[in-house]
Amino acid sequence: MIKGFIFDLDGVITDTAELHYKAWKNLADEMGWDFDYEINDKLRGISRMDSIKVILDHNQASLDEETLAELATKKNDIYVSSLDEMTSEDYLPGAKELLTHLRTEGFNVALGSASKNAIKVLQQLNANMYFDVIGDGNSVSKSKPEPDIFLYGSEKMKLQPDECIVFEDAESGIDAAKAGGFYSVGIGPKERVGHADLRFDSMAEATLFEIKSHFKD
Ligand code: B16
Ligand code: MG
Repeated sequence: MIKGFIFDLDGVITDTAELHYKAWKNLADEMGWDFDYEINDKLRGISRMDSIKVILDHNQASLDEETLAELATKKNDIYVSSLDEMTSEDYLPGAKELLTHLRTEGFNVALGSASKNAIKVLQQLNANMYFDVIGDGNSVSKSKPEPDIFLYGSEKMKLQPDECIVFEDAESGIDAAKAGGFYSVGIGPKERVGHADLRFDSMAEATLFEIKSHFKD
């Protein structure tokens, strides 16, 4: 029986991909690296340090860990200041409605994000009240596709993985949900999240009615 929901943040609750893109692009231009939307899409759901390594590999460049960490911090400073522009109007269509519905029906709800800036994003959206548990990039050390962040959420909710549905927009996020034994809902195209138990093109279609009718007891 489904008792809990675990939501990824970026790409499920709100669309920060464009803000991440602008911050990485700013850094890449300064470093003379090639960076475009196609590479940006590969960074969905993966950690900041893994992201800079993907960009470096794409540019066939190599740098020591210390320099990499400094550059990742530089990107993060740009990204974090861009979050000041985010408001409670910036939910992805359908996300706020689903979160509200889950609250009124008494489900347990956790956040399961790879971002170390999740708290700031939730504050900007005024979304804290929708979550019983906050799992973010500071909660666990192994990031997606490892299941740790979702297991953190289910343990804190005192639920078993097979009592929870994970919502994810990233390929690595669906892989993580499956590795942990969770049910999964993919948000996005088949090529990215087609391996989820259920998939919607966008959060606007992900109503509690649709979800309940798919995951019947
Ligand atoms: P930060 P999610 C992920 O968040 C993003 O999708 C990914 O693009 C980003 O690199 C990662 O968070 C780390 O973010 O630099 O803010 O710690 O999709 O897991 O909510
Ligand atoms: Mg995401």
